[in-house]
Parts: sequence; structure tokens; C-alpha cells
Amino acid sequence: MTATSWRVAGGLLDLSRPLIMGIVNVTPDSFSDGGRFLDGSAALAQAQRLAEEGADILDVGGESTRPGAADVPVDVEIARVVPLLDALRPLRIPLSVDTSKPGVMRAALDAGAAIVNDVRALQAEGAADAVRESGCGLVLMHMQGEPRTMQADPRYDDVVREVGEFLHGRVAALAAAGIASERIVVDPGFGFGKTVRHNFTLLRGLPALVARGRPVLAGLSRKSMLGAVTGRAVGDRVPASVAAAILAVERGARIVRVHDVAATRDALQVWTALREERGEGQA
Ligand code: HH2
Repeated sequence: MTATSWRVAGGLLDLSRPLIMGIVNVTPDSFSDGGRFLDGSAALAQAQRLAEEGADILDVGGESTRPGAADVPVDVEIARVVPLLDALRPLRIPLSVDTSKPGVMRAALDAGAAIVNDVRALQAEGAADAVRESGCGLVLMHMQGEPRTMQADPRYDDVVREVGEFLHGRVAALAAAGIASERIVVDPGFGFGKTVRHNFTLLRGLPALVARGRPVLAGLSRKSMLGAVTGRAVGDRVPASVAAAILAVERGARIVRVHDVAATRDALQVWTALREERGEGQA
């Protein structure tokens, strides 16, 4: 059975209802909002807005992972995320840092982050050591290749099986390295070294990943797979993103990582009401 709670620094998050992780990018080049919130006060205002709209977690990122994004030195990334984490702490909402760098992980945890979200699943040298003692929650994501080249020619024999085996291999390796599995949520990594077809196969196959036992996070918001089917530019993908979030939750995802919190919240409330109406208890 899949766990119904997630241990993060400072306590347990209840996953008996789906949670919304709101995205706060402090980057010049993120694929959907790059540069909009690079100025710290704009990022703070955006984060506060997402919290007011009902985000359960705020995910702060100082480095874009879009295909072809530039590398960011560790001190630059720290200078982007730590002041924002400091400013957000009074909101008393769990804060996550989206990074693969051990130095940024340590600085963010010192600044009060409760969760480390790593698109490289803690494979960087020193990453597991950086998070071990803190008790923080962890999001481990699957990616084939590296952001610069990952969309060149992604290949799988069976994408659902391979992604699941990779993620649960990481859960096992980290358990052996002294990191409790109850701290870990897994994420198939939509758009990270996957064709549009691979992404939809993964969305359809989400129940198989859920069945492996760790809670699943899905990040589909505004992604190019949605542009491919709707023909819409990034800024016009809100309805498609909300639909994708609901489809992921319907297939067992317990956390959705989104740019558009208010719209996602409304849709999840409808989903929850229907769930309760069917007499299946809490969604
Ligand atoms: N997607 C992005 C970044 N981080 N983390 C997880 N766990 N899952 C995802 O799907 C995921 C992620 C890409 O989205 P965004 O943060 O908006 O863009 P960028 O990486 O260009 O900053």
C-alpha cells in the first residue's frame, strides 16, 4: 500500500488528500516564467500569492532545468534562493528547494527548507550526505540524460517499467545509505528525456508507479507535452495543465507541482467532492 504521509523536516505531511506544490522560480531562463521573478521582491510577491491561493508547499528554484539551460554556479544559486527562503519562513508553509547541488541543499536546509526536490535524484557526489542528518523530505525525480541534451533522442524499451525501476533503485540505495524511505516521494519527471509519447505513456501508467509503494509527485504544469496536444504557447496552457493535474491525481499522484495554484485548487476541490460523493471516504 502507498504511504499516506510524508516525513519532512519539522513533521509529517498528510497525504490523505492531494497536495499542491506551488512553483517559485528565481531564474532568468525558466521555460514558462524565466526572468519574471528574478528580482527578489517579485519572487516574494509571487510566493505570497501562491500561498494565499492555497499552495500546501512552495518549491523555490534558482536554476532552470529546461532543455539547453545554462549552468549556474553554486554561489549564484544560493544568492537566489536563500534570501527568498528567509523571507518566506514566516508564512509557516513547508518550503522546498529545487536543486541538485549539495552546497545549495545545505544552505537551503539551514535557511529552513523542509524538503529538497532534486531532478537528479541525489546522484551528485555529496548530495546524500548533504541531506542525511537534516530529516528533510526528498523528491527524487527521473531524468534520462542531462538537461542540455536530454530531448535529443530519448529512448526506452518500456518507459513505465524503466522509470519505476530507476526511482525505486534510488529509494533502496538511499535506504542503504541511511536515508529513511518515509522521507521520499518519487516523480517520473515529465518532459525530462522523454518524447510526448513517452510522457503520455507515463501518465497513463502512473498507477504502476504508485503501486511500488512510495507517494508520487507529478509535474505537468505548462509542459511542452501539453503544448503538443493543444497547440498552445506556454502562457496559454493553464486549462491543459489543470486537466493534466487532475488526470495525474485520478491515477494516484498525491502531490502536483504547479504554476497555477488557484485554478488547480478549484479543480481538486471538485475532484474531492466527487470522491466523497461516491462514498469512498477522504480523497
Ligand atoms: N519540472 C521542472 C523543474 N523541477 N521538479 C520535479 N520534482 N518535477 C518536475 O516535473 C520538475 C521539477 C521544470 O519546470 P519549471 O520549474 O517551471 O521550469 P525550469 O526548470 O525551466 O525552471
